[in-house]
Amino acid sequence: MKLIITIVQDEDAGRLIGELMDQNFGVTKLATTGGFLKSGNTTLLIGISEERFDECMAIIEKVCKSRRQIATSPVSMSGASSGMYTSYPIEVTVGGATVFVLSVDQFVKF
Ligand code: 2BA
Repeated sequence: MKLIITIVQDEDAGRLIGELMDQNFGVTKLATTGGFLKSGNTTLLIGISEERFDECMAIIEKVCKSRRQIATSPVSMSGASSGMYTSYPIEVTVGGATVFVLSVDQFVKF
């Protein structure tokens, strides 16, 4: 068994969960925050059999789109020790999906 942990944009989360549920995958949704943009994203936990791994990854790849996003990056004005910061806009490409795949030793439901 595998555990897929995937971080996706909020805009894609509803459709991705819908498609996974339609195909009888078990999904848990967590509301998360990206460390860089400090804005909301969605993390899904998906436990699956090895046989259905490729099918699940194909759905994630199909649904999750990459998007350009403007972020405000804080920079130190005169060295980090000064405590004075200014910010400037930068453009980053977010997503489609950041995917971690773990092997599961044991899966039990009580
Ligand atoms: P954030 O940390 O908010 O990052 C959003 C996007 O900002 C990233 O998109 C990337 O394009 C850019 N970015 C991140 N760190 C950067 C940096 N130090 N300098 C310049 N640009 C930077 P993605 O790579 O698609 O990541 C989307 C979200 O996935 C991330 O949101 C974070 O929540 C998660 N993530 C990505 N890589 C991860 C990792 N290695 N471990 C844990 N979570 C990760």
